[in-house]
Amino acid sequence: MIDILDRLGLSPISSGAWAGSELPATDDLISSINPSNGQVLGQVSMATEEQYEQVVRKAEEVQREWRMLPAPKRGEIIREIADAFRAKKEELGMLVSLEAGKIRAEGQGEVQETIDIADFSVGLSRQLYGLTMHSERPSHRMYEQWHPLGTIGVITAFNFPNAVWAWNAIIAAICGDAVVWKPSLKAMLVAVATHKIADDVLKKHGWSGLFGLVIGRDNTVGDRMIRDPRLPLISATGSTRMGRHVGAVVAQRLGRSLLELGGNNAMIVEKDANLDLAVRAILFAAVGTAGQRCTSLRRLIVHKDIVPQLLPRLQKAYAQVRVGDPLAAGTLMGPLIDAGAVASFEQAIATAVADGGTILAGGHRKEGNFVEPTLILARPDMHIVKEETFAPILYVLPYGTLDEAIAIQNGVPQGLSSAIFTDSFRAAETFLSHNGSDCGIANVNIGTSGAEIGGAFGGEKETGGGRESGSDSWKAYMRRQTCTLNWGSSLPLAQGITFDI
Ligand code: UN1
Repeated sequence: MIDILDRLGLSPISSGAWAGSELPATDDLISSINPSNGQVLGQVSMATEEQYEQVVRKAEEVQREWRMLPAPKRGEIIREIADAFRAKKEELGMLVSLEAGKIRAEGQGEVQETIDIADFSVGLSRQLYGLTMHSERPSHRMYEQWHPLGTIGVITAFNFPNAVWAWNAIIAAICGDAVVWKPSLKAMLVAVATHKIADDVLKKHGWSGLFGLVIGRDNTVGDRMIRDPRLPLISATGSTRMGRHVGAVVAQRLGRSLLELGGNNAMIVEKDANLDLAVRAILFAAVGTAGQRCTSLRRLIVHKDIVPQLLPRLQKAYAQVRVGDPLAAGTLMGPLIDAGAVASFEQAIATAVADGGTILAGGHRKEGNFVEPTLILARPDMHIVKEETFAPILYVLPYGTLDEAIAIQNGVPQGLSSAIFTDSFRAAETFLSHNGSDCGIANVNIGTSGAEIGGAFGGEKETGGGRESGSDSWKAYMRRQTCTLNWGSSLPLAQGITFDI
């Protein structure tokens, strides 16, 4: 373990405040705990108010210069950051496994997601396109251009401690912004390691401090951040409860927020689905990351005619899932993040059973933070089925018609990810139509999780409406300016107005 910290250049006690370079550690230390065995992985000191100030001021100062660097030149530096993450992929991925409990492949996959977004951003640096319009006035030109927004506040959750930072910070940097990052206190070491890898590259080019890091308590750092008018955009990932607070506070100061909140993702399995594919997809989406992705599959909406075929296959697969040390070969499911998550798992199961649910697989806590992947036969009207529980619990909901299935799928407050398994063109297109899934992500013959970075990521309703990562999500990190230029020798007014003396 010490070896991994060493390989990532981390000391046993890190400061939680980095204005590019590390600020002095305070004596308010919090331990980072390995959720698999309760061992302390390292300690991080909580950033103070003064340190928060230092980090924001530094980021603002660097941003004023950075924004004038041509975007393709920013891209060249981001290319080096991509390479730096490539070089550290193995050890950083292992730290993700140790601190967040992801199995090895998923820890490595998370860092790959960061590398992918950085590669994507290098190309993006030459594509921050604006539109040109035809002016209604002669000898006039009209176009839109995009300017950097400033310094962006990024708040991330424990479950993607590296990649979600990258989605935001790397795209923001390409756009000419600086970033101040507040990661989860449950995944602090990955944050420090991530910051160091990026800042070491920035330092080499004289841009240290473009990315700032403030690990601290909500009342010292988090609240200050969301109220801070110097941060025109707050991008926050986490629970709907947290998002409601962040959204309201940021809106109060007329700032912008980009919210990526709870999901309650469903898969519809039609009668004609390829069940071999479906079973594998269900397993990865529901059990992968121990059900702690915002895209994790939580509701399985199965045509009633195939329930007798599908359920035994799922029960068999669930019984074979190896739960244990995330870094051991063959493990498919690591621990939940902490005792609180285990309590929520147990509570949700108890509530589901009290409300008439039947446990089909799992249902119990194992030792420590390990739990059994759980399948519950349920009804769509059960209250618990409408909630997001960050745990490997999958509710099975039988249905009769596709319309009914889509109504069940959409009948929850959240709207992140959705999927249908079918070989029918008509069913797939119905699911993707305006009458179909109401989610930000809708897949056919693919599970709900594991989205590629190239698409815009995010969801509707209580998921918060934000879009991050690929496609044109970069626009959230810039301000749009509409420019009209008159190159003629008269001054015609729009809408045909004459206004002469
Ligand atoms: C998250 O859980 O917050 O689509 C992000 C996925 C990953 C990202 C999940 N690419 O599952």
